[in-house]
Amino acid sequence: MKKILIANRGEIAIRVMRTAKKMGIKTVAVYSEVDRNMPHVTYADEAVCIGKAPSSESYLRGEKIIEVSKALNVDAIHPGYGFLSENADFAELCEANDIIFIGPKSKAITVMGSKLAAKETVKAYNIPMVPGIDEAITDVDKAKAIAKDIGFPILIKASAGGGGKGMRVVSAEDELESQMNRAISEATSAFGDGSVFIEKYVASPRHIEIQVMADTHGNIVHLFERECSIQRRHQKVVEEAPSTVLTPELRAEMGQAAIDVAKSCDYVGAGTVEFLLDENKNFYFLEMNTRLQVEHPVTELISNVDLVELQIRVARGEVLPITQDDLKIKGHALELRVYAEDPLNDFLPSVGTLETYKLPVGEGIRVDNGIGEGMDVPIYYDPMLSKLITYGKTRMEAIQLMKKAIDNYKVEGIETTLPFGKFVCDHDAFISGDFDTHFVKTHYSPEAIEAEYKEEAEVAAMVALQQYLKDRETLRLPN
Ligand code: MV4
Repeated sequence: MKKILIANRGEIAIRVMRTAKKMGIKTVAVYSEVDRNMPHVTYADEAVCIGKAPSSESYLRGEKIIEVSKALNVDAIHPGYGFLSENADFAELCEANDIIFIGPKSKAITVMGSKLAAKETVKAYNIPMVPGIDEAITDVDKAKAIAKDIGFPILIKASAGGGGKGMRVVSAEDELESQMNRAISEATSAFGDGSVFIEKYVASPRHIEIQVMADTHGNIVHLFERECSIQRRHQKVVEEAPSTVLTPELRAEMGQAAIDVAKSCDYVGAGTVEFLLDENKNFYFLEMNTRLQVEHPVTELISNVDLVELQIRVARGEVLPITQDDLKIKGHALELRVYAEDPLNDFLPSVGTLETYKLPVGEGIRVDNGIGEGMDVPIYYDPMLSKLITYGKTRMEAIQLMKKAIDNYKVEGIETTLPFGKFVCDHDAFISGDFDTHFVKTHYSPEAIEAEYKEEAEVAAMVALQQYLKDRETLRLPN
């Protein structure tokens, strides 16, 4: 593998290229017209414009990307996350053109892209699942019977897609029909597939996911968990590894379950198996993400493994260079997603030019960044600017370092989620580790950040007044 094309943009394109360069592999960037001056373009050995700003006319153009790859003698394509990363047809298209898709086989992507197909596939491996049904349901009376059997509250879920779309909590029988119809119509319009099914609603779960890595020789390891419960409307904001609630026994059990999920679909490459963990520490398989995830750096820091390097090695057909016994957790890592969104204004996208953009540096601080000072945040794509990642010997050390790094991260011109990250790091529930997926809804209000700003402003005013009074004793204005 001498040359890879990165079919992505922003921080993840740069992240992948960093490892490719380290391994002596040439890199090709692709970009849309609005991205021509972006860091991922300048960082690559070669770069090709693949179309206009909208993703559908650039980063989602599989055929065009293949055409560029062939013209430039590209051996493999890394899809990053989002865009074409979980597109089974694109994985197949690569294969048909003798280009390595750095990811699983298309069949695994297809199976895990459907929650119902995923349940069916993992069944033979005794993976714990939330009580419920494992087939699509359309008949309301049948749904009522099942719901009564399971016991309310229940959750209606769409089989396709993700992000909580087509998901409805039903707390009593008389709401079932209307909520079911809503879920079906939401799923139909969002995914073109109205299949829904029913599960028991787990009221206060934590979202724990396990990183797995599989080679083409049947070896699979897990690289422990990531705690991703701090999310807002299904958008993760803060992630960490390890989780404060897993015991070594539970970790080993969940790790093995994740490995079995990977086995069930002949998985190859980096994947993530998502679980819900309830208050009694029962875990349930939710779904598998068949890509490298945004939050992969926290796993890299605690396991001292370069996940992109492993992806590339496995894609080249190499045997995994590590076994489960080689893997140990060391230290604690936190990640804050820095979005161009205003936490004081319902997290609305904040557009504009980055007048000032200075990244924090220092031991234990990693910033996976995709933009630079003077640049505009394009409105066409996900508004994540960077990921601020900290690593410490202990969780408290990582939290303190995160707060320091947030203070040293200088952004002017647009609003970001940096102050929100500070809010999380200062919150007792987060510090104690006692939180679930409802953390933001339960604890966050813009006033919390405004109060902090006010406090800072008052301190600043006090300091200024002190100085003024001191100066007045020694300084005299000319008469
Ligand atoms: C659930 C659940 C409670 N009970 N399933 C949300 C996205 C989708 N991938 C799965 N999700 C959930 N499934 C049952 N049976 C609660 C959620 C959920 C959630 C899960 C992970 C992270 C954040 C979440 C936020 C709200 C709801």
